[in-house]
This record gives sequence, structure tokens and C-alpha cells, in this order.
Amino acid sequence: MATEFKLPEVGENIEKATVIRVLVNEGDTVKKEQTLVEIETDKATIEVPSTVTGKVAKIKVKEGESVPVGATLMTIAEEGEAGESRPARAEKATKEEPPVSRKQEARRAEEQRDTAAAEEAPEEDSRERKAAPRREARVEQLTPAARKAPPAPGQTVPASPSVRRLAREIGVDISEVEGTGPGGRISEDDVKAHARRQAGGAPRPARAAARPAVSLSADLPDFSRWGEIEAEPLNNIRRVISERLSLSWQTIPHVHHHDKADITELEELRRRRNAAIDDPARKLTVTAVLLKVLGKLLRRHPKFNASLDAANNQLILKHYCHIGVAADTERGLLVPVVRDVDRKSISELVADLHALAGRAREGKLSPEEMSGGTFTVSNLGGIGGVGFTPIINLPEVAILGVSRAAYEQVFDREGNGRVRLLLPVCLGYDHRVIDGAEAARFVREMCELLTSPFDMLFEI
Ligand code: CAO
Repeated sequence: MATEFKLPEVGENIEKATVIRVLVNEGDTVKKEQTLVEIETDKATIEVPSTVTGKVAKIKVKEGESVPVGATLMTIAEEGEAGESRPARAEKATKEEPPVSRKQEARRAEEQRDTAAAEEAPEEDSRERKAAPRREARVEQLTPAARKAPPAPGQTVPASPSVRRLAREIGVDISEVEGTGPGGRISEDDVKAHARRQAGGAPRPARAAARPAVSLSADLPDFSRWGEIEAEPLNNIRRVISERLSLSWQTIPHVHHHDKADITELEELRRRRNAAIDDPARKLTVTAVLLKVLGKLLRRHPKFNASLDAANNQLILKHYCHIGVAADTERGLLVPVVRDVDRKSISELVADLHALAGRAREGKLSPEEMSGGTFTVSNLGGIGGVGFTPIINLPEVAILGVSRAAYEQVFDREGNGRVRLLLPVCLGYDHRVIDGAEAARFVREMCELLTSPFDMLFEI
């Protein structure tokens, strides 16, 4: 009997992946830790290594196929297996848990955490909490008519912990969401559709729940009437970007605050320093300097390093400072997260940013490397442009967009003009959390730090 090589758990809330490449053929001998397949999830491309040494017996998936976590990708006849008895294998199986059972365990742990969280939660959640133990039974019992109605007091809301978390993050009361799954189960799409309706106040479209968040095809004309066309399917990353950005734009009241930082001196110092460095991994970049300055500012202005928990009427202030950096890659926008920005030296930030941006471009980022951000920076200055208004990366409350620095004439009060290098910055912020004056102060302080590199030494 051969070992089943299964798609392991590849990240929180990731339930399926697309097989990009199968790197072995049937009959090949493979070693433990050798990469057998490359998969693409919603967030990254991941290499999946073999858990055993042996010979590939049967490949069960095709490139391009979407497979759920726990599905068998191939079977491998383990080395020395002929002499191994069934009970011996059974014993081994209990020692080396397959990915599926780890997933089940993770789910169980998440359910337990969720129940614990519900127990700590204030009154609003009590309806769900009381009925939690009967959750699955209730799902079976709901009739189609009951599915349409909001749950009565004492009834549970059928939704997974991750769906509940999403609802909490974006301020949706889950008890008001209409579930379209079996037994009225609420999916992420249901929560997002509800949030969009809430934000727009629009009447409920008849097919909204069944339609994927990014598809407008039902409303599109037949473009081929006017010439040749080609339909290119969205990859997972593009689809997730579309959904997250639409949701953020539709649910967060964005305000954008613009300013310009005089970086003439900073740029001179940066150029002078970089001239003496050959290794690109050590060159001081504009983005690394921004990270350093933001680490300081986010500590000084904790509201900008927070998430709004609208459902529970509270702001979650984070005592850590992890900044996501938008990276332009062939697969689309990816946002690796630089950890503990406020506690790192500029050299450490340079090295971290270089490594993460490189891994993003090679499609090697793990989901973990893209999670837990508290604020985001998007620097398009290397490409060009005089300004843009970035969309907040949910569930964060602010994002900094940076455009290309350009030389401009700046006049003092006496009317004397000087040519200075000005960096256009734009802070996008959630106006439910941050007031305009606070945003203006945050941006001005940032510009002042960037303007005076010498002062920065003392400030940071
Ligand atoms: N103004 C002027 N020049 C800038 C600049 C700015 N704001 N930012 C970078 N540059 C320059 C750099 O100095 C560098 O020039 P030199 O080689 O002469 O020093 C050149 O542009 C290329 O820099 P870079 O883009 O590699 O700079 P970085 O390391 O600071 O940035 C990263 C790293 C990952 C942020 C960047 O490579 C990137 O991917 N940017 C795109 C982000 C994006 O797609 N945002 C949109 C998100 S919404 O769709």
C-alpha cells in the first residue's frame, strides 16, 4: 500500500489551492523534503515538499486543477515498504499525523478560541453564545423559509469562525446577514455582499449572493460585436485583490490627505552613502527610510496603528508595529509585511525589505509573511507619477501612498525661490477612526522628519 501525499494546510483560512506545476512523473524516485508540486493559493505560490522517500506510484491531479486542502495529490510507495506490515504502518500513521487531521485539529482549536472569545464578548454576542453548542444541529433543521429570516433571539447564526472574524473586522452584525449556503450557512461572500449593501444603502439585487464579488459579466455588453476579444481568467491573487479592495472602498469612508516632503538633503545623503556600497541588499532605499520614520510615528500616534471593531464598538490598538509594503510583481500586487519596524535599525529594515520584495517577485512569500500588518506603505515613486490616492488595506485604518520625488521651486516668505526635491505623499485614512486634523499632523510630522535627516538621528 502506498502513502497518500496530500495537500497540506498552507495558511489560515486557506481551503483550496490551484496546482501550478507537478514536478515529478509516475515512477520517479523522490526524497523526503523534495518539492513535488507548486501550488498557488489566494496569497502566494508555494512549493510543497514530499513527506517521505519513495517512488511515485500514481499522480492524481493535473496542472491548473483546483484542489481542497487534504486532497490526495499523488500516491508514493515508500522505500522499504514491502517489508512493512499494515499494523506497523497504522502505528506510524498515528505518529505522523496527515495534513487533514492537522487541519481538523486547527479548526477545532479555532472553534474553541471562537467560543472562548464569544464568552468574553459583551452583550451583543450573547444570543450566539448561548446557542453555540447546538450550532450544527440547528443548521440541519433550518427550512428554506427560516433561512431567509434573521435568527430569532436564542438562535445561533450558522457561520464559521473565520467568517465571523471577517464580519467583526468590517463592522457587520452577523445576525443580520442572510446565508446562502446549505441550511442558511453564511459564507465570506454573504458577509461582503451584506457590507456592500449596507455601505451603498442599495436595494438587494436578486442575484447578488450567487454572483462572485468581482464579476460584472451579467451587466456587460457583448464586446465581440465591435471587434475581436479574448477573455483572460483572473488568477487567485487578482481575484483576492479585487475582492479586498472593493470591500475596503465600499465599506470604509476614505479621506485622502496630501502633502510634500522636502527630501533634498536626505537624497544627497542617500546617494553619497549608496555610492560606496556594491551589494544591492545593503543599499539605502527611499522605502526603507519611510519605514524607519513610520515606525516612530505609529508609536507616537497609536490610532493609526489600529483596527476598528465596529460590531463591538471598540478600537483595537496594537502594541506592535508591522508595516505591509506594496510590491509590484508579475503575479500582481503583493503586500509582504516587515515586522517590528519600530524596533529595527535602518540597516535591518533595508535588509528585510530587500529580502521580502525579492521573495514577493519570485512568488515565494508564505501566507504568514503577508499577514498581521498594522499599516501599509505603497511607494510608486520608482515608476513615476505626481500623486495617487491609495485604498486602505482592511482591517487597517490608514495607508501611505508615495509618488515620485521631483525638483520644484519653493519660495520662502520673502519671495526667494530655491529648487528643492519634493516627495509627494498621500495618507488614506478611515474617517470613522481618524480626524482630519490628526491626519494632517501625522503627515506633517513625517514630512519634517524626512526633511531634516540630522534631526531624525535624534528623534528616532
Ligand atoms: N521618488 C523618486 N525616486 C524613487 C522613489 C520615489 N518615491 N522611490 C524609489 N525611487 C527610486 C529609487 O531610489 C531607485 O533609484 P536608484 O536605483 O537610482 O536609487 C529606483 O527608484 C527604484 O526603486 P525601487 O522601486 O526598487 O525602490 P524601493 O526599494 O524603495 O521600493 C518596492 C521597493 C517593493 C516598494 C518597489 O520596488 C515596488 O514594488 N513599488 C511598487 C509598489 C506598488 O505597486 N504600489 C501600488 C499598490 S496599489 O496597486
